[in-house]
Amino acid sequence: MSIHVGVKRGELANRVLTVGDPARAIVLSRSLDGVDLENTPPKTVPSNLFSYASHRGFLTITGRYKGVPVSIVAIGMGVSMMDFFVRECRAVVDGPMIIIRLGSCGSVSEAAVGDISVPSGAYLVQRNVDYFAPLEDATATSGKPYHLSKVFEADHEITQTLVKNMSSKLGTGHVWSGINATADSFYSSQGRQDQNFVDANEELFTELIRHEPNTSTLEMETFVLFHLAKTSTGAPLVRAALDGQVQNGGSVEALLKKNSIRAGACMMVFAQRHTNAFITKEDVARVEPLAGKAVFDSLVEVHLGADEDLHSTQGSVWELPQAV
Ligand code: R1P
Repeated sequence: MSIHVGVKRGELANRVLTVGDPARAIVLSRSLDGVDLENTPPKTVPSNLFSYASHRGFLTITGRYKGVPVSIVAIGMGVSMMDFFVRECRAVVDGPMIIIRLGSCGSVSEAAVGDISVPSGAYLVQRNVDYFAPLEDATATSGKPYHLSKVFEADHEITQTLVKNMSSKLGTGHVWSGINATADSFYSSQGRQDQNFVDANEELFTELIRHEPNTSTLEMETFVLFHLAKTSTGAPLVRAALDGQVQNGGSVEALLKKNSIRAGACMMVFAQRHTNAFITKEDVARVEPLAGKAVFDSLVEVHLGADEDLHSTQGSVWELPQAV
């Protein structure tokens, strides 16, 4: 069993939708197959689905969408939680995985509150702690107050599929592309001003645009998902191929060169950082389920591999009851 997420083999599907907020995971789980909507109270995981809430704050829900096994995992907030989630989930699933994040974000572009952003890539904004060291400790290499990383790209096909499906649910005028900036803090590294601390972030937005002119959104997890997908190895593909005695699309050497995780992301704009507008509860309730369905549609639409290359259904929580 994974130490922090707490799921075992057969409890997590190859296709995963990840969110921050566990309440969002529960709302989205109502779109899965076989849910008795009338008799499932709000804020309750539908009783026909597998669910596990770990002692470290991860919530996993697994079922099927349009007949295809899918999981929803709520991870909480921040880059560390995304790292725990991706690595621990990868360790208990055989074969290729698709992971799509449906988060919330602040917009630093034209996207308004209630709109959806589907970033084609993300970079990391890290507070350079050395910059803030006492003057006597400062060295010539302390540099700028925030370090901005290179852009790591989302999976192209997943991004295009998300844009298409989001546009059909919410209207093309409400779906935006761009580059996401993942910050290591909700506060200083996202340019929020706080007189209680020295943050040196007054020029941060200007720096972000100078670094990457298509910067559209700020949030706290997506970069790590894209980065880990791009650095994932083919080891799980080789294991699945050997277990199934199938030469999964080629030689072991070819499989080892593939990434075993493909990733995409989309965010609901909760805050417009230029106008300081914030989304209403009513708009969250309207947008969240529609965006969730667009993600599920994308998860099942993108071809992941033949059934025999994916995690075995036998003994899993998504195994369907046998007719007698
Ligand atoms: C901050 O309020 C949180 O909201 C955003 C940020 O990335 C951060 O996790 O995403 P989620 O709504 O998915 O948590």
